This record gives sequence, C-alpha cells and structure tokens, in this order.
Amino acid sequence: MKKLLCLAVSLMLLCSATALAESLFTPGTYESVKKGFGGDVKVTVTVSDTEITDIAIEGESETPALGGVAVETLGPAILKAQTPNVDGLSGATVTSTAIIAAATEALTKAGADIAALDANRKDASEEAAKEEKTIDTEIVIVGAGGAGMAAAIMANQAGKDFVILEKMPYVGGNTTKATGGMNAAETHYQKEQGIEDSVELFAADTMKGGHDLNDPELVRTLAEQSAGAIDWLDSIGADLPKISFSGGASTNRIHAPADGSAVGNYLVDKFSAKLKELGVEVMLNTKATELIMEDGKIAGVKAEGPDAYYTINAKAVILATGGFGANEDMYTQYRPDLKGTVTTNAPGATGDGIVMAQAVGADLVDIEQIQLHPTVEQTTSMLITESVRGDGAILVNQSGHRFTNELLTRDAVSAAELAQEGQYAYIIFDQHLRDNLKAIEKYVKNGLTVQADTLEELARKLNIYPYFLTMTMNAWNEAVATQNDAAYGRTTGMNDNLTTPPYYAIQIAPGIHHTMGGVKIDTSAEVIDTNGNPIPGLFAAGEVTGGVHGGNRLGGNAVADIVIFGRIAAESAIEYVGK
Ligand code: FAD
Ligand code: MEZ
Repeated sequence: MKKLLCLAVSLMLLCSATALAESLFTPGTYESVKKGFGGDVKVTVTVSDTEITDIAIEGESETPALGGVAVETLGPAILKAQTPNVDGLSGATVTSTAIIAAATEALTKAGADIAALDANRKDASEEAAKEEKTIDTEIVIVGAGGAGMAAAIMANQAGKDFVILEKMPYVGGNTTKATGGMNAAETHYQKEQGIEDSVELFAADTMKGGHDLNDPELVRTLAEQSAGAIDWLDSIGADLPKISFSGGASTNRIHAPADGSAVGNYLVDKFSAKLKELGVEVMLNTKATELIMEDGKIAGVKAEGPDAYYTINAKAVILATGGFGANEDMYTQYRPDLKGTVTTNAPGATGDGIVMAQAVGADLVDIEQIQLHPTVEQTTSMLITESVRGDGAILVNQSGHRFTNELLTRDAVSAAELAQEGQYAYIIFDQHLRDNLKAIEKYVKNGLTVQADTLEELARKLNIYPYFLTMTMNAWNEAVATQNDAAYGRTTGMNDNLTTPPYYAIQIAPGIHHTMGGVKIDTSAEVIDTNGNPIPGLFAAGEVTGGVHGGNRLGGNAVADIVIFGRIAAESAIEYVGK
C-alpha cells in the first residue's frame, strides 16, 4: 500500500514536471518600471502559459520624436519575437534599454527563462523576399529632417506630386537635436525688442566666423532671406520670439521658442503637424540608395523599404539627407585626427546624400571642415547648448579659473579647452539662468549637473580649491556689473550675473557637431558638377551641402540654412518640373 502511494506521488510529480517543461510562463499580468530618458518607463506584459499575449509600454516623459517612437515600436517587436531581447531603436538607446530591461524583469517575474525565449525567438529567418515596386512622381525629397520637411510643405502647397523618403523609423534627423535656435537678421522680433541688426552685419559675422572660406553668394542669400524665413515659420505656427547671443554674433540674433526650450524638437513637431494637416505621408524606414540619371539629367532614385525595393521615377530630386557627423569611417577619411571623438549627431547622419551625389558627378566643397562643439558632456555625448553661455554662463578649468572668452567661435573655444589640463572644463551657471532656459531641465533630469547651495560647496564637489572658484565668480560678476571683462574681452552674454543659488556645473569637452562641407550648390540650390555646371534636376539643401558655413559654422546658422535653402530647393524643383 505504502509502495503504491509512492508510485502515485512519483507519477504526479513526473506529470507536473513535464507540464512545467512545456509551459514557459505562469499565466497572468506582470509589470516593471525602469528609468528612461525623460522619466520612468513602465512595461506591463500579459502571458499565457506558452505565449506573451500582450504588452503595454507607458513612457509619457520620453522625447516624442525619438523615445516616443521606441515606446511605440518595441512592444510589437517583442510580441513578434516572443523575447524581450529585440533590437533597440538607434537614436533612442536610453529609452530602448529601459524598455528591454523592464520587459525582461516583468517576464522573469512571470517565470520565464529568458535564454530559452531567446533560443526560440520567433522572428528569426522571417525576412520575406522583397517585392520590386515602381512609383512615378514629379519630385522625390530624400530625407525628412528640417530641410526635407520644409521642402515637402512647399511642394505640397504648390500642388506638386512628390514623395518624401526617410531611412529611419522616425522623422527629424539632426534637426530634432538642434537646441539653441535659429539666426536671423532684421526680423520683426528683433525690431519689437529694440535689437539693432542688419543683413550686412549677419553676412559679415558669418563670413568672419567661417574664416572667409564660405561662398559669399550663399551667405548673402542666407542673410537676406532670414527674416522672411522667420515670417514663414510664424505662418505655420512655429514662432521663435526669444532672442539671445550665440558665439561669433555681433548682436542678439539667435531666435528660439518663447520658453527657451530646444528649437529642434519644437520645429520638428510643428513641421510634422503641418505635413499631417496637409495629408503628406513620409515613407519611413525607406532608404534612398542611388540617383537615377538618364540623358545627363536626373530621372529619379532607387530606394529600399521594409517590404520592397523601389524605383521612383521623377523629374527632380531634392537631397536633404544631412551631414556625416555620425559616420566615423567617413569623417576620419577626411579628418583622421578626429578618430575616437564623441559626436552629438543623430544616427542617420551618415553622409549618404554626399556619396550618391558624388556618384553622379557632383562637386564637393570644404569636405574636411568638421566642427567641434566646445560644450559636450562626454559620457552621454549630450550637447550643452551654447545658449547656456549666451545667457551668461562661464567656463572654468580644473583649477577654477576662466581661460577664454566663452563666446568666441566654436573652433576657438574648443581649442582653448583642449589646451587645459585634462582637456576638459566646467560650465558654471546659477538658478536664475536655469529658470530662464528650459533646455537646462534635460541636463538636470539626466543627472549631468553638479548642484550646490554655495560656491564653496560647488568647488568642493568638483575638487576645485574653493578660494579660486569664488574669486573667479566674484571677478566675473564684477565684469558683468561694469560690462567690462578685462580678463578675456567678452562683450556678449553679459546681461545677468551669476549670484542666485543654487549653483550648477557640468563637466564638458569638445565633440563632433557639424560637417560644414558637402555637395556644392548655387543660390538656387542646384547641385553643381565637377565642371561647374548644374546637374539638371538635382537640388540639395541643409547639412548635405557645403559652402554656407565655410571653415566654422556660427551657432544658429544651420537651422537658418535648412529653412531657407530647404524652401529654395523646393521652389527651384517646382519651377524645374513645371518646365
Ligand atoms: P537632418 O535634420 O539631419 O535630416 C536628414 C534626414 O535625412 C535624417 O532624418 C536622415 O535619417 C535622413 N537620411 C539620411 N540618409 C538618407 C537616405 N539615404 N535615405 C533616406 N533618408 C536619409 N543648428 C542651429 O542652427 N541651431 C542649433 O541650435 C543647433 N543645435 C544642434 C544641436 C545638436 C545636438 C546637433 C547635432 C546639431 C545642432 N545644430 C544646430 C545643427 C542642425 O541641427 C543641423 O545642421 C540641421 O538640423 C541639419 O538639418 P538637415 O535637414 O540638413 O539634416
Ligand atoms: O547652431 C548650433 O549648433 C547651436 C546653437 C547649438 C547649441 O549650442 O545649441
């Protein structure tokens, strides 16, 4: 009897062990919360005993244009793969990592063996054969950053048939990352705020900042059309009324959103909303791979999307593919000395348009001119906007001393930093400055700031001798009071002193920021070939081009460039296809 009972118990154990081996999860709903880019990311998974049946991801604080896309796309990817270990979204690494970690933890709570889920992943070898598709249209816009989206709005408003391609799963490119603002002269905002400026001064500052390498005709166009570009932005609801200083400008010229938030996200949101209102759909995840030429003229592009290879026949193409600051192979080809330098750029900035244009004979200008931005936090590659200095911050070295006029051009400030011990510096500001520049909240949220109630405490936290930092700050506040920076001759960004505690510091050093060179264009945004002639039907705008910025771009001039030349490229293409 005793033996029989033992056999029954053993069989039951064996049966339940077999059942357990087949079941992957304990059915139910489980959740986990991890820290994302802007705040918490919560993942809730629902599982049956063999399947992940549902996943909900909440991350309202993530940047809509990047982290928000990860929040939308990673859930379906995890459901499809039936494992949390899916590819993160490039450009939204922090949010992606948080989602994957939270999903892993929630599934572990559900009893999952993650290695077993990985071994049985369901999306492997599912790459379906792609179809060949042909699209006939009038204009193809390649790249949905600022220049491409501005061109798309114009093409739509002119009633043209066009497509706009974007290789990433989201729009915006480097434009989304733009922070400080957009330069423009003689704008209605400057006039309303009593700021004196002129097209001539804007052009002269740009040429001087660019070491006179710039194409003066392109610079003239930039300066002349800048106030009109601000009016055009107003007309689509993208007002930029807050005006401040940026390095190399002779006056207050950089225009930003009213609350001092980052200009790029703001513009990309406004452009996206306008395109939506106009019914324009961007072909996402679709990469242009080649320009098609027939009889010496542009005839369209070849592209690859998630499900198809496209031949897009068109009379005109606008290249708006941005620069190559995220392509280390490409920038070290032109500047080997930059190997290993951090970059502030979005992952799509890989120079595709430059390579495609070169393949059809386009000339390149200033291709080796690559800008280092002096205030980049090195562990995150996050740009600390020039507006922090423009609004009054100073730079000190590890000894607590200033070492430069902080608002010289970027090449000069970067070189001064690299000459300091350790090749880094601290940017120092106070609560008053923080209160007036919303962009700073991102740095605080991401833990980049060291904060202290007194300068002595701040110095101690930074391992600086308190006496030196205090002396430096007193001298600076005196310079602001007398409007005389005897030490370094700074004359701009001196409206407010730094006396309101708490005080803040961020450790920074230079990082790759802008590729000034690119495809040669004329003032109509026509691409010029190596013989000096326009390539019929090919237009380009924005960071893919060279010539506007010369040897050093002034802060705020790239956003001006993309709005102005994005619109010009569209106008020229519209006129060309109408012929
Ligand atoms: P992007 O905005 O980069 O757009 C190009 C798009 O093309 C991308 O979305 C890319 O994915 C896509 N693409 C690329 N190749 C292909 C392909 N083969 N097929 C399809 N799509 C493709 N400038 C200022 O004036 N003021 C600022 O405050 C400022 N702040 C900045 C802050 C940061 C951190 C960075 C990185 C730059 C900043 N800049 C600023 C510079 C400025 O943002 C850029 O130069 C400008 O936005 C570039 O715009 P674009 O439209 O030319 O390119
Ligand atoms: O033009 C720029 O790159 C810029 C103003 C960047 C910034 O520091 O915000």
